[in-house]
Amino acid sequence: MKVFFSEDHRKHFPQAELNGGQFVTPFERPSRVEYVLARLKEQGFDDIVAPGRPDMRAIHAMCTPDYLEFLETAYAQWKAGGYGGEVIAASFPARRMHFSRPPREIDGKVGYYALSSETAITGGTWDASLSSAASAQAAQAHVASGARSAFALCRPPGHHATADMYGGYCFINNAALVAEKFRSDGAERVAIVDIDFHHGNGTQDIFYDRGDVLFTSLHGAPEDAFPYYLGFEDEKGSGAGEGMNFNYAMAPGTSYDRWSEALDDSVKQVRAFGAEALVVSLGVDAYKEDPISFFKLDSPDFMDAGRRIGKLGLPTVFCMEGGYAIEAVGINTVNVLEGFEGA
Ligand code: Q9C
Ligand code: ZN
Repeated sequence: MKVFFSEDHRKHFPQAELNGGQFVTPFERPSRVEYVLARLKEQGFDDIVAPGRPDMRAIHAMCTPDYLEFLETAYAQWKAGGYGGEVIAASFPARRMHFSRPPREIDGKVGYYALSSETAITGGTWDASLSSAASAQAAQAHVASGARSAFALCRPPGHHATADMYGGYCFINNAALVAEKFRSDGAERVAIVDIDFHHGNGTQDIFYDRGDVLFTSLHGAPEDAFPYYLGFEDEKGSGAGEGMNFNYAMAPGTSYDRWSEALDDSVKQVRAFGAEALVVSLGVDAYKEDPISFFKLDSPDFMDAGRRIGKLGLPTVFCMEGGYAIEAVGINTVNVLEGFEGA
């Protein structure tokens, strides 16, 4: 399996994450990909290439123009506004306030485009996010040209990002870009399986009313886990997308027995849908040692999960999402890919 990866991810390295009332070193840090790269090489995935330039047209087709302009200029605006440190959202439109009047003042604008405040924007965030999207796009192009599968080692991740919001360590929705491109390349139906511990709220939001893209997500139940306000099982899709959204919301302590039943059901839905291409949002934070999650998957379980996904026999692009148990992130991620290839 060919791997697409850009060194430019390093440009996004905030010093701070707001975590339970304290600033800590971000869980989503550059060294995560070093562990994945090392394990890839160890296991013989040595076809690792840098993507070309991002397809900006596709990014503009997915995101609102004001959001992209904000993301590109937020850090400069923050500095020009006289603020120190990194861009951190503090004020949000909440119940009975206006959702469609972005403020001029950058502190207000940041909250308008953020869905949470743990995620800081720095001077390099825009470039890094584009390089991450470029890896996803290059992986898709590789599969579209006939390869069975490809792995986009995306950083920063993408599945929490919507057309007009960032947060949960995500800025541009890489998996959604891949699904859209499969569609415009001619696939009638595309499916997304999101196995990251967190609900893929951004991806769900982008495709919620669409009948051509099926979205399934296995995640910690919103009552107990970020992003808290979306990801319930009764979210089924709307309009043409009615019945095309599947959330598997699971409780603290969920082990592979229960989790793999959800995976089997999601795979069954993908098959019933008649998908011609598959996108996997590959987070490995369902791992038992993950510092910010509460499922109990062990490393071999990820290989079995990859095997179950591989049995679909579909052209597949994997996009890296979360996974914060730093020493195991490489093994767990590559286990999914190996299981897939051995299916
Ligand atoms: N401060 C992904 O896995 N909540 N994003 C952080 C610890 C946000 C996770 C709680 C978690 C976002 C791609
Ligand atoms: Zn996650």
